[in-house]
Amino acid sequence: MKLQLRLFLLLLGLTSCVSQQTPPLQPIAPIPSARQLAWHELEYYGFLHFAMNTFTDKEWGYGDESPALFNPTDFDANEIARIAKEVGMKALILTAKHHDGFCLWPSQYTEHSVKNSPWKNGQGDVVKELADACRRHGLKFGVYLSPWDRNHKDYGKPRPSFVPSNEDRGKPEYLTYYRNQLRELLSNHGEIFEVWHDGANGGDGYYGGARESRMIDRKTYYDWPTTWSLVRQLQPNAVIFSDVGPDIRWVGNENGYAGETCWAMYDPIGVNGDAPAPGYTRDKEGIEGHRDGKQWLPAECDVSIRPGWFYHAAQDSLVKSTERLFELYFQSAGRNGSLLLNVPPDRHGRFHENDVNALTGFKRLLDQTFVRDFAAGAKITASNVRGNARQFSANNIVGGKQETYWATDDSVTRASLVLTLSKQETFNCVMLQEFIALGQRVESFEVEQWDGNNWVMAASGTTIGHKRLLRFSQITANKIRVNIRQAKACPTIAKIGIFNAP
Ligand code: FUL
Repeated sequence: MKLQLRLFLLLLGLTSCVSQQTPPLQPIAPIPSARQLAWHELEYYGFLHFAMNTFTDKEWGYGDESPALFNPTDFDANEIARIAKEVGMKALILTAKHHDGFCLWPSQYTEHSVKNSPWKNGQGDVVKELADACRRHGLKFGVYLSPWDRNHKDYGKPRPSFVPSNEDRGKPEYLTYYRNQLRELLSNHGEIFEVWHDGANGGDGYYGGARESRMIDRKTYYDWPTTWSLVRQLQPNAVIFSDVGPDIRWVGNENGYAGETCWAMYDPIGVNGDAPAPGYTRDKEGIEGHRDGKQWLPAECDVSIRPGWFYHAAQDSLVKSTERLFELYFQSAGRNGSLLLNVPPDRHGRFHENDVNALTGFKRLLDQTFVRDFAAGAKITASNVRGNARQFSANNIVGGKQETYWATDDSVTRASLVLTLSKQETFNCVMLQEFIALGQRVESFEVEQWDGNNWVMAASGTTIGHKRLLRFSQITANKIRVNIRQAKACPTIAKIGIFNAP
């Protein structure tokens, strides 16, 4: 009897425990896919524009350039990957084929490639060498395959009607070529992290000798969904980039900055308010994205370290400064986007020393800034903790754990955190991160410092997302307060850091 009573009481206790349990946090749609989440972690990676244009001193080749012109004297994939790694990049994306159609790998589907160049007597393969070098140095590797091909005879032409029936029937013949090339690139080079589809499409070109202008209908010509499903099939973990995603969006400028407000959500629209397509969007909307967008399509901010995308000796003195690169990092990776920084190898097939110097200085600034996080070890209190549960404690915002976060009750979208440091520190930068696996929520926040008597505003911002970095004039304080002023749903904050940038 006694035992039964005890069991009964225990059960009663358990039930009341369950009913008091903190309600699980509901995601707010849309949320990132696993491949997008992995991409968010990269933040800073390199772009390599290296192709025929490097040898003709052009930005856009016409497509009639002789393969004999491609002849780097000293191409060293290993050194490129080593430097990229040393300067903090997490990955490299290579122009396997730019608009002139010249292929940096010996594609079996065209003669217009390295196999007919004097480089390594036609035995070389830039794509393979770089893919291998990236792997050796712990970098991810991605490919740029220009949809526009000014060399190919079939580009922009409808498929002839006599073609026997198969899956490509009625599709332009060039698409078969483009997909065959993708198949080569995505099958033979190990894991690819990103596939880059440019939006520049159609115009004049060589086109197998026709030398004419060929316009295409950007909305229908490429049949993108079929190409994307091929990428999914061959590289299920790769993110696909274009003006319209489906995984990563162009930020809408080639200057490397996202908006101060930057949502990962974005529903591209066509120039005339109709259906969008790569090369046919209201691209400036990519800068901020859309608060109520239905797709998770975060921004990648591409920019070149030089005025041009390709190497031109005349631009050796125009390499962006260390400080400029540092600022760009704050405006891209520090605004919920990624920084895709182009560093074009020269005619030797190596990075120019001016570029390496700027990159090295930039890395030094990053290290000097982020080496010491004053928030580590801080005492933290919150105005609200979801269900008062340890799982959602404010202490989760410091320390290395990615999967923990501070959250409030569902009804609370304005809340504050106070971080008390062990002593007065001097700093000029804060970092905030949302737990984006549950969606992007915050739309307005402030950072205040305690001056001994009052809270004084140090900085304020709108969106946070994966990472927000804010710089302000240097202050000395032992307490800061972060106020979430407005959020789409209860905030989920994964990390707050306090730093001093030189
Ligand atoms: C553009 C291209 O036309 C440029 O040549 C370059 O590749 C840049 C990254 O994208 O749309």
